[in-house]
Amino acid sequence: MRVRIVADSSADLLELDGVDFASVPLTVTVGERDFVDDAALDVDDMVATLAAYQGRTTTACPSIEAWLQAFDNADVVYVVTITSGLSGTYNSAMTARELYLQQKPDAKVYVVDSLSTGPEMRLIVEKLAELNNQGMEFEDVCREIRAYQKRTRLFFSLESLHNLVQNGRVSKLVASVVGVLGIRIFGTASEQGTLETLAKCRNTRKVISNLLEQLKKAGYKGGKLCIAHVGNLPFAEEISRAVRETFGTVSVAIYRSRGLCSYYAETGGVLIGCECAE
Ligand code: X90
Repeated sequence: MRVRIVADSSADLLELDGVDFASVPLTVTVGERDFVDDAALDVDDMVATLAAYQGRTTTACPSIEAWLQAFDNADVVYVVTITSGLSGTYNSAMTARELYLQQKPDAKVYVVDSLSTGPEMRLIVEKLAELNNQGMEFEDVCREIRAYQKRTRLFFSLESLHNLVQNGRVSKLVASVVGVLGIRIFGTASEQGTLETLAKCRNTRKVISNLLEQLKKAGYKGGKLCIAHVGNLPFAEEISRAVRETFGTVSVAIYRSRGLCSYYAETGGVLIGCECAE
């Protein structure tokens, strides 16, 4: 019995150690050019192309065929998608699941709507791998991962909402703070999987104090932390130091966002996923 874990590319994972894993890319379109968010994508090139481009840019979720291909005839497939509140990715994965089960009625496919993206998706994917590697049965894994999702959170700091606004992914209310120079939006993924603003911050110090406060409120006690950044390693490290000092956090992963998250979080953006206490 072959088990596979599949996530869309907003999880920023291209491979996963010791796990049969596949990433299914979303696509960023800039004029005539499609940037497919796979292992071959040059993120710096995409970011530079975007910066130089004046016109409208868009993104697209994976096709049903792309999901089916990634399921790769496995007997058990765990799928993790970006929030259904902002993307058609979850729907396309669910349609793929139906078709897959028609062709392969004995297979089992569970699609997790992360109601989030980036580092929180990564935590979910890693937890799925851990549960499966323990030899846990399908139904138990599904139940455990639902429980796990209740104690993972996503926070973010964004320097620009331009691409989110252009693509209608934030409400007018959130968008109204856009364009104030030097202001960072500190926010979280809401329970509905949409963008929720928590504070407008004038500098990174303010972001960090808001983050520490929110982590306490969320019942964070030093669990796993993942920080994805768009060309902003110093800030990611500053966040890591502050969280470590405050909570004694041991496991911190810092890495660069891949294509989809780099497009929406934009240059300077940082996404923080964390595991709160049980
Ligand atoms: O084309 C598509 O289907 C993709 C649309 C994705 C839209 C949102 C991506 C957000 C990326 C930005 C900051 C974090 C917001 C989290 C809210 C759940 C990252």
